[in-house]
Amino acid sequence: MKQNQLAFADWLQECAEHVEHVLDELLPAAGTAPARLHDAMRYAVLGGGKRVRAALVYAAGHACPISGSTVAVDASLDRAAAAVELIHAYSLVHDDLPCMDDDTLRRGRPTTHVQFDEATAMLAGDAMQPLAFELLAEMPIAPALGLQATRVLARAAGSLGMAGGQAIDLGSVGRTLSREELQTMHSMKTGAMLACSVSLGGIVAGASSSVRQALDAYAQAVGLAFQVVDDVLDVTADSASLGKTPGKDAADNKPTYVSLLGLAEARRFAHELGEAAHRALEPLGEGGARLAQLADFIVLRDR
Ligand code: GRG
Repeated sequence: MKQNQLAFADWLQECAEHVEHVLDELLPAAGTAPARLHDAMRYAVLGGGKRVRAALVYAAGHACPISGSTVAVDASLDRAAAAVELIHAYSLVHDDLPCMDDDTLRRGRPTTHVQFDEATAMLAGDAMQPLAFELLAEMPIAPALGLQATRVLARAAGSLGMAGGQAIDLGSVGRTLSREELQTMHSMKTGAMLACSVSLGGIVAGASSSVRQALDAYAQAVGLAFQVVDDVLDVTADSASLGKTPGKDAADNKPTYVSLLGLAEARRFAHELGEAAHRALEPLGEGGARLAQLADFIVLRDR
């Protein structure tokens, strides 16, 4: 995937199609034994999703001046983009299980445990995680950068990141959280994987520490903005545009930015975060153009 002159919507679409193709190639082929498990993995990962995390990997990678082989960087960005989408897809499969959010609709289709069965869905999620790390281990970059990337993904997905945020979320049903507690939960549950996607792009491209700092500040802002908008969409969108069940947060009595701040203030906060993301990109100049457009997409999205 190259930074080029495409309009943003076309570029995002191209990213989505490209990573879909990469995932299709890198997942075990349909019918590979054990076939039911691999079919469930392919069902959960392929054919849907906005692919925002993959787009963040590509945009961050291409925001950095690249020294050395662009072929190796491109192949590595593909694996990093596929890895974050695998971890994300696993989290959705597990989150939809009856023991967690108990949802039947995801990406406009039956959730994986509904389409297959609970045990297969659990195993499919379990198997997507090591596959993500296998892909990072295969990146044709300097071993030190590969190790850094592995650590960053492990930290973002683990108990101090996404899984920990999910644990806080499950433990806070029916409780009133302070704004600070809500932000901590979301920065772990959702923000960590979005931030990790940006970091992986920078690591793979060998970004300087000043560029990494700018990328980190950008990632913090868009990670939180994504969740604030998710909370807004949960009350304003319908299931056809959202591809999942709206109104779940209120029905489950979950604390959200809308329940904490009200709809108008939550929207205003999302815009503020979008502006913070733009400011963070200033040191990157024109190189940060796609990241800036992605920040706008995250704030203005309707699905
Ligand atoms: C099960 C360890 C574990 C974690 C689950 C990500 C997550 C943690 C739960 C998903 C619940 C949820 C809807 C969170 C809100 C933010 C979010 C991650 C939305 C889904 O991401 P999108 O909109 O999905 O990028 P697509 O389908 O476009 O990829």
